[in-house]
Amino acid sequence: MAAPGENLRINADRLWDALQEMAKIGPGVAGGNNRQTLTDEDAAGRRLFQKWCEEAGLAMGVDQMGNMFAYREGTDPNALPVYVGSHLDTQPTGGRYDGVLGVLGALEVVRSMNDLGIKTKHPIVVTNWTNEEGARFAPAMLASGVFAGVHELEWAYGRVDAKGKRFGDELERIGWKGDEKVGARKMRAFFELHIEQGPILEDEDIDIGVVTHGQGLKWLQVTIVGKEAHTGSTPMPKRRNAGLGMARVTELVHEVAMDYQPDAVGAIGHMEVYPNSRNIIAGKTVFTIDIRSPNKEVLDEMEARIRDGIDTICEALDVQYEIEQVGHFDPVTFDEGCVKAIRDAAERLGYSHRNIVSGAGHDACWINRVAPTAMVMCPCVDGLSHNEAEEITKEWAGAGCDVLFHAVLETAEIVP
Ligand code: HGY
Ligand code: MN
Ligand code: MN
Repeated sequence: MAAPGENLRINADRLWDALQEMAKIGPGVAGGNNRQTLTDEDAAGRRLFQKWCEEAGLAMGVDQMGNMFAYREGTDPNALPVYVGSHLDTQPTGGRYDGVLGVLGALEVVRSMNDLGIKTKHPIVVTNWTNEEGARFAPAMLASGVFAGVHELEWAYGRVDAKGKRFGDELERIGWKGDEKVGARKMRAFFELHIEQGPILEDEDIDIGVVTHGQGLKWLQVTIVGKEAHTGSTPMPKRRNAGLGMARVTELVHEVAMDYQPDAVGAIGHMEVYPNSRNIIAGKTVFTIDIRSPNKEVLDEMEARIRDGIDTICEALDVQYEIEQVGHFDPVTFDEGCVKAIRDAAERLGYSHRNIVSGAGHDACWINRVAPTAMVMCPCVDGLSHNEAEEITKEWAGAGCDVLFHAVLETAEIVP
């Protein structure tokens, strides 16, 4: 297959400007973003994205989960499209580039194709997946999960946020609940450009991460119920302290993850304490355990050990507990052909590159179940992400998008 011209590059300045323009919507308090899914800020970001897509001559489709698909014609309308994108929603204290680089990088690919008058046999579809983060509505990658047949539509609509608002109602409220049947679209391939969200590429001074695998994930939401009582007058032996239970489980999760280094991580980022009063022993705690590993057996073993540990901890404290799995996907192996297209593109463009396993979850992890899928990663400063101080350079963004450009063109087949 003829490889795209050696000199084809995207317009890195235009991409950078688009990133900074999008970052103005749903600003955080420390320079990053708070554009959580299905908020008014998310709706504003979607409108800006739709405007840019229409200006680039793309036809927008929206499915029942609010997934956005901006279609560029191919010379063969019967050829399966090449999809390329990521997510525009952010963490509550998120950065400007997590997800957004993948959506606006995909738009930049099309803008550059338009500038260069490039036609492809296969159509191209620039994609924004709803609720990748899972911060407001668990689990993460909810809408790409429904698209891939992992979650039922009605189950997804019923997910509620901390204020009890339903996903389906909020999607309707912001006006982005489409009619298109979710999952009906068939793909030739899906490509996602994403910041690494870890330190490897920057530490090794490498431009491009060729993502061969994604580590598996489990989210276990735990509710511990003890008894509210006075922190002053209740004798220690008579306490049923749900807060202490959460603290001991937090230590347990860390210890178990440390037992499987370097192939495991574990933490508890979401914690709720009730009634959260200075002089009341916590009667209830609700928290989410996040454990991950590239090795399925390790992930399963960690889960088993943590469940046993919770039972022992709660028995000793005379508190009750419930565990609900609110997120899960097994380790992912991306499509060799798509991975090769990315590696060849980096080689052709003269960018340094290395194979890498994604530490974070991505929509690509689910779409890989229904279409040949691969990811391109670029470095981020200090490997920092899910933090408003998340930073990348224009050069890193440009290199990642150049590679995405070539991989997409090669897969969509340029028509001379
Ligand atoms: O949790 C994740 O890995 C992703 O950022 N949603
Ligand atoms: Mn992301
Ligand atoms: Mn994220």
